[in-house]
Amino acid sequence: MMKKTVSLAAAGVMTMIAAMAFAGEGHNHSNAHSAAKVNGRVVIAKSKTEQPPKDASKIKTFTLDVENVEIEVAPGIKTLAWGYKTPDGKPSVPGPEIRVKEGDYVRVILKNTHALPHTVHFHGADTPFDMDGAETSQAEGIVNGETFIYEFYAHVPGTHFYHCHYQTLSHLDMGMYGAFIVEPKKADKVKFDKEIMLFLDEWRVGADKDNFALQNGWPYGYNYFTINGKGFPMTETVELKKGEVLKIRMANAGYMYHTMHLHGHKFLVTHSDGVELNAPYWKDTLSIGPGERYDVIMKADNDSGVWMFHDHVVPAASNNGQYPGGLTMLIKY
Ligand SMILES: [Cu+2]
Repeated sequence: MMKKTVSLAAAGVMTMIAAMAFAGEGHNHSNAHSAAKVNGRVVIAKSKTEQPPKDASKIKTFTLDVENVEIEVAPGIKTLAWGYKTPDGKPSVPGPEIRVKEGDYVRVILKNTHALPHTVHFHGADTPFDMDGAETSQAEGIVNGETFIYEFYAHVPGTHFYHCHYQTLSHLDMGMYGAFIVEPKKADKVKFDKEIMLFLDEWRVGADKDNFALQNGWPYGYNYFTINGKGFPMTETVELKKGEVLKIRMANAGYMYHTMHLHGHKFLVTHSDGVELNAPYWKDTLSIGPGERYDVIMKADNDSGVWMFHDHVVPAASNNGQYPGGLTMLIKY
């Protein structure tokens, strides 16, 4: 076996921010603790445990709404989902990326104009309880016409995600999630040239393109499988230059285990659920359970080629049984 020496630390630091990222709206002097009306109804939150910083530049404000969206999970297979959106943006699955720095005060304004109640839960961010956005703190959800302001300090660096936690079984399965990335104050030990964020998920789409998640039942029997809302061959192909180092952030937003395997390379697992590991380890196949996040690093140091990165739960690398499809993407250099 050819022995490879891999020095990941030597690579450059140019970081490609995911195209879906939207910048913080920056200086927002509005006081979250005063009432503001949306469609006549208001719900304003304030954290009982944390107060915003005096320095307004440390407050990062994002506004989200929810809208029906037709997603194409495989070529020609379009189904209904519910997507988070920004005020000027289109709803999408995953929703818009929220990216802040460790120590920022995060203000996420959910202005719900969708027919159903929703919330935002920041999975992995360890917010105060009243900002948790789950059934235990927001049992009624934020209904049509209401606004809720989530505020908290981004104490926990790493790859997290936000998702609806109202009637979670169906709402999360309908695609209500997006990346919540907290960049660490202290740079990662392993440097990288590019980064991507991948959401793994699965869908059960009926013969008339209905999405079974709407039935709020036991949704197993998934037949379509997506990376960032699309199944292969619609998934992104990552193009690298020889020698470049890629950071892959992965989150499992679905209800199945996935086992991601990279051809031709070992990757270094550097973070687990956002936590930088004291002892990173090498893998070429990584099981990712529902809710888990992993950051891994790969170097384009084998032969040039079009390398597969796919779920080794092979039925999930198909589109309704047609292989290849689903949780498959290509890394090319
Ligand atoms: Cu919801």
